[in-house]
Amino acid sequence: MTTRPILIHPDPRLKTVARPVDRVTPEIGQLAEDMLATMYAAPGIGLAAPQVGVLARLFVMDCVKDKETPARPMVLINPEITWTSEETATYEEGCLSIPEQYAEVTRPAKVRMRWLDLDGTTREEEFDGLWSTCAQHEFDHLNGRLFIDYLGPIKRQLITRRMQKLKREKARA
Ligand code: K1U
Ligand code: ZN
Repeated sequence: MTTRPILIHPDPRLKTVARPVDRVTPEIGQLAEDMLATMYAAPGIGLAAPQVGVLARLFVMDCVKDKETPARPMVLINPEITWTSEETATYEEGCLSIPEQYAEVTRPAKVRMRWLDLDGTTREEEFDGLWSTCAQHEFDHLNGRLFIDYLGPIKRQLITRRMQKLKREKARA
């Protein structure tokens, strides 16, 4: 299990629509394992393949926060949204590709998704609360959409400039 570097916005790979996974191969299993290791190490509650530079439609998440509840690492391959609630929820989101920047985003409060797991079995589940927010945030990554795309142009540009500065500083270090 290896951690992989996480791409920082702006990067064209984070704006690209990812391609479906043809077959759940051992390489996909290895990628999913590395993504979970990278997500837990960050730390984060989700991670999509484009964030580690792989333009394939899969993401991982584990939104269990309290220490008493066992971890629930999930791998969603070729996810589809099959239903969203009319009720909405607003959550202050962050993104591992946009470090230390947070903003409120309003999304459907509940979402139903269908996906393939690592055995190639089709799964379907309804998510709510943080799981729903995270699943929609990760699904957006597969379509080249970031949470800052929900903000107005001034806030979005401000955050993008901060990230450009961060990347310049990192390149110099
Ligand atoms: O996709 C990502 O960049 C991961 C992102 C997911 C996410 C966070 C908040 C709302 C929606 C989606 C993160 O994990 S940011 C880090 C984070 O939220 C966190 C880190 C440690 C403990 C708890 C949360
Ligand atoms: Zn993100």
